[in-house]
Amino acid sequence: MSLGSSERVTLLALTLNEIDGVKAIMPQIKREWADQIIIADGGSTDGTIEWLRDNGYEVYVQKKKGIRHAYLEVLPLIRGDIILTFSPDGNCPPASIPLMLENAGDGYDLVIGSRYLGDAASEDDDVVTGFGNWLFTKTVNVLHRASYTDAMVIFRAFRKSLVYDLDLDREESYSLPEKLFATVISWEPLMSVRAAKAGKKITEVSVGEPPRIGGKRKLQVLRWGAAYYFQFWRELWYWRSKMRQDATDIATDTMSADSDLLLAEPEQAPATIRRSTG
Ligand SMILES: Nc1nc2c(ncn2[C@@H]2O[C@H](COP(=O)(O)OP(=O)(O)OP(=O)(O)O)[C@@H](O)[C@H]2O)c(=O)[nH]1
Ligand SMILES: [Mg+2]
Repeated sequence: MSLGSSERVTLLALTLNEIDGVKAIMPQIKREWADQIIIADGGSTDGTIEWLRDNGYEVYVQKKKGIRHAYLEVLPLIRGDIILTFSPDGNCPPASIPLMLENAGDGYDLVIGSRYLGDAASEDDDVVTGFGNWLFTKTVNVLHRASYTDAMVIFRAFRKSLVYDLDLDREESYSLPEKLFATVISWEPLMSVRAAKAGKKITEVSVGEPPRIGGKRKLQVLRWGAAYYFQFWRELWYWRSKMRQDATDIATDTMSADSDLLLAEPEQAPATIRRSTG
């Protein structure tokens, strides 16, 4: 799928023992939607890797444990300017992929495949994950002046450059919360927070979430919840967008000539989110 004159698209699937899911979902993904389809696998032992390779898919098996290492290790293999991430476990309906890519091609830096926008709902949430997703999204919106309906979802499309702009490839973005809560987290919540902080162009598409197909949930509710919540608060002071930092530096240089001027934080525009329903 050619989005702009030279923009290329990579569909990136994450798998860890999802044999039933990949058999059901991957055939629904049209090869012409993307320039590259790649799977980052966490070391599946249920035949997922073999099935994917037998069916012509490019599979990278990660070396370090945890979803964010899958993302970080596979990055150098990604040829697309736009990356769409999804889980082929039934939770991410392939029919929404073209609309998400269309939005990404429209110049959005981040396109969320929301489980909760408009009439959409998750058929996979239990009381704990439903409340957790609501609370986390609300917290991100209040602390970082965003208006997400789903700050946590894996199903999202973004510019590859966003990873570097938001320092999502840097260990220090995760190391303290991971140490405190003895876990390895993923990058979606931090991407949502920093995209808002950096004033990136964000939109959401109403997708919903069908139930998981086979396999087992890998979500670590308590540890991940605590680590993400810690990250949301730390981001109040911890990280600033390089572009905004440059703007402040220029402003500071200009102002330093005039000591009467008080140095004020540049006004941060709230992240605007356009809504699309598909
Ligand atoms: N490569 C890789 N994939 C993983 C890892 N852990 C989970 N996954 C995959 O990432 C996707 C999301 O994980 P899930 O366990 O479904 O998490 P979830 O969607 O929050 O939970 P569910 O409600 O059960 O769907 C799935 O496709 C998993 O197979 C990992 O360590 N490495
Ligand atoms: Mg899932």
